[in-house]
Amino acid sequence: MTHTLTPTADPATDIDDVARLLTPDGERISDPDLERWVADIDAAALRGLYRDMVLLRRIDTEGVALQRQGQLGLWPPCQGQEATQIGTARALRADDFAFPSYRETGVVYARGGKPSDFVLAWRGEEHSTYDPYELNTATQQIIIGAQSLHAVGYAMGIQRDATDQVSVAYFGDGASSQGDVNEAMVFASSFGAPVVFVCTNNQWAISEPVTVQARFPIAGRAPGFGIPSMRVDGNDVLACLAAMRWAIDNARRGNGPAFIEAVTYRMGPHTTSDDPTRYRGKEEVESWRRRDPISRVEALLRSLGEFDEDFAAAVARDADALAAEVREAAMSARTREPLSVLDNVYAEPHAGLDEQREWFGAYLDGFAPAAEEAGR
Ligand SMILES: Cc1ncc(C[n+]2csc(CCOP(=O)(O)OP(=O)(O)O)c2C)c(N)n1
Ligand SMILES: [Mg+2]
Repeated sequence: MTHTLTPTADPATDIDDVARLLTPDGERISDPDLERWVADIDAAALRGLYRDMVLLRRIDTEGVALQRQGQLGLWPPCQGQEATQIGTARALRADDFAFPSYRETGVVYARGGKPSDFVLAWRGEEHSTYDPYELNTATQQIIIGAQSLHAVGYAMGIQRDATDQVSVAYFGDGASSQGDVNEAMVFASSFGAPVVFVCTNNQWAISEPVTVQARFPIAGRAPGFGIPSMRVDGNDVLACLAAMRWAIDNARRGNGPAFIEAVTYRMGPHTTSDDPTRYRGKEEVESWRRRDPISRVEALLRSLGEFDEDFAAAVARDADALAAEVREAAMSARTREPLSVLDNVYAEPHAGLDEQREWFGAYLDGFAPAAEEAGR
């Protein structure tokens, strides 16, 4: 080994320097590192992945629409990231434990979360809309990168229980700059913890491009921590499934952590509160539209003679039915008493929370005279 290590790759912007099994046009290509992990994926399984992604996009579209109609406080769109979320989550076993971020709607869906419940969190009715221990999925994290520490801690617990479960930390390109994520990688590597790091490089951290976070592909950092990594096309569901199976197998066999960088794109705004036209051009968005993860699987299925209009119509019907459930859940939600937001945060009394309750109560009381006035 040379003792002078110099970055040789192009900056993180080279979106085609990735492992893939499907070209953006849906042509199946060979990759010896990936293909052995998906040898069992037949046409029926491919159609299942396609259906998952279409349903996810529909849930996401409905979430955005409900926020625009004032039914939700916020929604973090995941359009464009369906292959990354579905491909990686579908590689997990039910008893593995996932630690997703706010944008991983598809991971929670794939873990068995009920889409009509998702809106309750984004409406501010619930802190978590599922029991983490039922889905083996932690509540979606909003503190950037924090869940990577939780995932490593959980993985170290798995080691002590001596089971063959695996834990997964999902985070973004921006999060890769956080101390938490880097500390998590040091611990995972030092303890050989059975954890998979999935970094969704969707090119943006709100308005900061990935080139500000990384002058070298993010996957290239992991080996420096002693963690093997793979950089895959995050819009190729087969590649994501294959890479995740590789990483999970590594962890399950006791070889310690593995790292995946999924190179994809956030087609929508950061959240419904963001206007991406302020910081990125139309051409960039359009160039990624041509790499759409759903249409490339459709193209592959068509070329195999495995996609017909009956199948497409059945999936569209299922998507519409799911969207109707999501909408109904939002429209029939009962807005809770504002102070209840502080309930169920801690199991035991908590002085800091009591103080916040008092402050918030006084603030709410401040509206009473105005309401009385309006009533008169
Ligand atoms: C510790 C912390 N710092 C800042 C924020 C504000 N914030 C919310 S999302 C975000 C960008 C995250 O970008 P990335 O990790 O790429 O994930 P993406 O939103 O693209 O999915 C920031 C800085 C936060 N939630 N938590
Ligand atoms: Mg990002």
